[in-house]
Amino acid sequence: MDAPTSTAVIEGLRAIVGEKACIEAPGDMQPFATDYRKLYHGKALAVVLPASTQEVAGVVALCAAHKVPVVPQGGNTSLMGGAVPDASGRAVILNLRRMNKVLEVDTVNDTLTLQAGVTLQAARAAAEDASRLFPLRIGSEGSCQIGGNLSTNAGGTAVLRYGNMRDLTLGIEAVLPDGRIFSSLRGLRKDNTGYDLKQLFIGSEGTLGIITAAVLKLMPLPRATAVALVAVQSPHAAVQLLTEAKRIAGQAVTAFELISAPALALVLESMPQLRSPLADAHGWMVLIELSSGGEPGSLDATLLSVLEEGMAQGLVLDAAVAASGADAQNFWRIREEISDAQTREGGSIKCDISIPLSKIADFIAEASAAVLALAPDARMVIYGHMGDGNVHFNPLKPKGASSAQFLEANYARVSHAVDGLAHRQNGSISAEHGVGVAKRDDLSAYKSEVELELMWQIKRALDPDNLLNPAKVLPQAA
Ligand code: S2G
Ligand code: ZN
Repeated sequence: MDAPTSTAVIEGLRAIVGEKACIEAPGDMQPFATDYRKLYHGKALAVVLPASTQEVAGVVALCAAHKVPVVPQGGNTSLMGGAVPDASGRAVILNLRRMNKVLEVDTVNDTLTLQAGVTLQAARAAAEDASRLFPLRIGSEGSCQIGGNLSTNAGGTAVLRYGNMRDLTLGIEAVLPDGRIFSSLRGLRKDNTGYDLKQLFIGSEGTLGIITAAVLKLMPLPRATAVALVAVQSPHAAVQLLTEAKRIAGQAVTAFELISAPALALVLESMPQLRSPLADAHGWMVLIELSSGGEPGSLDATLLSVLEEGMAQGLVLDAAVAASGADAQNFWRIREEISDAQTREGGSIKCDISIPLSKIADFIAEASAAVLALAPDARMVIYGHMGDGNVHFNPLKPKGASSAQFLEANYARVSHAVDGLAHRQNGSISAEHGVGVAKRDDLSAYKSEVELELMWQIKRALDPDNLLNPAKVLPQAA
């Protein structure tokens, strides 16, 4: 970009958001231009922190006029490099953190209206203050923002009961690539007046529009919960136990998270203050949570029935039932620390796959064998949302090995082996974390030509100059 253009853009940005909200010093910009996993180190022309939808629209229109790319960013917790620019230094990062107002909590309509920069933690707190539940639950809730949760259609550990962001959202407001404002901030559970346009923007990772506000569903606050960490015979046994849990506890089944022995070992090694509540080591465990609006304690007997049935069928080897809220928090802490423990350890190959639940146990066996044939000493860190047919199948470098060498030698061939198996089972190579940059080129192998053409047709219709979050999600133009 020539100097006059960049000067005009910078001056224009300052005029729209104010000098203090326009960051230009390279050192100050770097944290915004580096992704969560520190794998992508981009460069930006400027970082702007708009305070309103109108300011977002002004910034986008200015950049569109000068053909300057814009990278929308919330908490910058994307695991796929989806919220940082490339290294050209041409793009403007538009960070939404100043747009952090809860606009309305309606406990009759059971809706929460808020700006995109509200963190998930603050959204859940606002719901709880009104004796309601906003059920999205992910480990990064303190830093991820609702706008980012929407743009990646976030899932987390309660999808089994409540669904993901697509299911939890009634309306959104978004700024389009030309600066127009699309608003459907209506809290309606039924509205059949044409295309459901909000669903275009949810999950599009900021490539079709910048989500600036949303109307989210609120659920009744559970009064009864029952949690257990259960040692199971195998992934097959885990799937059968889930079937029994659904038969016995029905809708109360809220979470069913698989944890492999290496995943548990990784957490306990990196956080000595945490202890497994199980007496012995086991190859496979599941964290089960039941919840309902019934009287506190009213699910304890139900959970015991599930465990007794599991024992009777030889599915369950041992179980620790949370005796208090503190216990339950501890069990969940073990599960939620797996992600950061991988980051601390380094050398993690992340395969975020989903396949039909009926096939997931065979997939785990086949994929494990395929990986061990390629990297015999890899640690099989396998965990996550088995209830949704989604596991984080993340082979990890051998203890003490060099992360760089392990990833260099194995990342491509191991992830292709695992993703290829999932694909052949008619599964997804990115169930939860989206595509970003990390999985973008893989889509060519895993999406049909028609799917890629359709996505490009939609992208070109809304963003003909390809300025909004360019080079994310879609592989080179079909
Ligand atoms: C989880 C976090 C990301 C990862 O913990 O459920 O979505 O794979 C993951 O480390
Ligand atoms: Zn997950």
